[in-house]
Amino acid sequence: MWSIEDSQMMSLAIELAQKGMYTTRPNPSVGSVIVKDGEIVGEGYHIRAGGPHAEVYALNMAGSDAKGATAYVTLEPCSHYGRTPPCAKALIEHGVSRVVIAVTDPNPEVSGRGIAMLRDAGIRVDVGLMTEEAKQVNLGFLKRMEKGLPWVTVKLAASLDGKTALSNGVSKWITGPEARRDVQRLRARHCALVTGVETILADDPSLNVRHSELGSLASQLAPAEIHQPLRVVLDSQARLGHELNLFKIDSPILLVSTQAYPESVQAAWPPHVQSQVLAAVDSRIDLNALLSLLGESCNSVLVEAGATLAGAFVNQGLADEIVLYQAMKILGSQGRNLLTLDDFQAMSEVPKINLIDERKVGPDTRLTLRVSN
Ligand code: AOF
Ligand code: ZN
Repeated sequence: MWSIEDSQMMSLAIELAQKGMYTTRPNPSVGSVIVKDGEIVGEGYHIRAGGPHAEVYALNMAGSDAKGATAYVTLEPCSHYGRTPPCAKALIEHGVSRVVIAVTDPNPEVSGRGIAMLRDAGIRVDVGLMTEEAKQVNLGFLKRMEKGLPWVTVKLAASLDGKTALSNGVSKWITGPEARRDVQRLRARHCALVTGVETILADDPSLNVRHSELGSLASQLAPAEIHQPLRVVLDSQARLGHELNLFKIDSPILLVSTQAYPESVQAAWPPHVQSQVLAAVDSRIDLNALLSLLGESCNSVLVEAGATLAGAFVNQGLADEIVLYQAMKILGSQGRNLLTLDDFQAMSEVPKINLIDERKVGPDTRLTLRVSN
């Protein structure tokens, strides 16, 4: 069904889509290539929400050459009047004769209507080329559209013997500067960061994305293009005060607790700090309720927390992905454990984890793992 040219062009469209990974949210990252008589006459990708969709860039580049051409799109062209007019309509008006789609759009505003609109206009539509590869670019968007929940990545750093700190709590630094820059890039592509009050009290982190620490990404992403993630702190007993490094950075913060903060504490917060009371389960914040709340606006969240909170996400089957930075160090059997988990009695009970990617980051190894829940 698919020719070599089809696969080559869709690969290129997926590469284009990846360029939007840091900037399109909450929209998906989409790429498009337009081909006429074996030649690429147009290409483009979605850059930011509210701006033109991928197909519009590609059609504008192709101009009249789009007539009779094939358009490759990583996501079903939209059929709705959102912030921009429907891309399916633009493809029809430009006289494209064939559209090849990798993934159908689960957004209820679209979900098959883009394909129907094109077919009704007599355009040949082929769906399902490189679907799995294209899905990888939009795991968060697809999960939120299908389940109303964000994709959850849990970031961990550990020694060879699986420890995150010495027994006295010293953890600076297990991994090298390259891994820490890699974490900055990881933060930059997530919509929200989730941490616990213990981490805030122990480390007083800023939890922001710093352009100067983006390493190889810094040249592609101007400081003004960085989307600072929403910083979410789980503070079930509402213990946090206001003298925190977190508050000094003027980007949104959400403090989540199971009881309201005293008025006097709230009055001292800068305007970028909001709070939300959520239900408790065993006197801890209900993580399902948290994810439903974040899923209203966020495609993906990064959990950067200690063993208890990170362990709770894994224990409750809420972690989709684990990014583990492993340092070539041995911290000793009294060191702090990676995750606090329930005890397992059989191998069939342990979490099922698949290695997706493994690479060297400076002296450390980064493992990207998918958890099948
Ligand atoms: C496409 N091509 O490049 C993108 C699409 O807010 P709007 O008006 O930009 O609409 C966003 C929705 O459009 C988004 O949720 C998704 O369903 C679709 N995104 N569609 O054909 C694109 N970014
Ligand atoms: Zn569109």
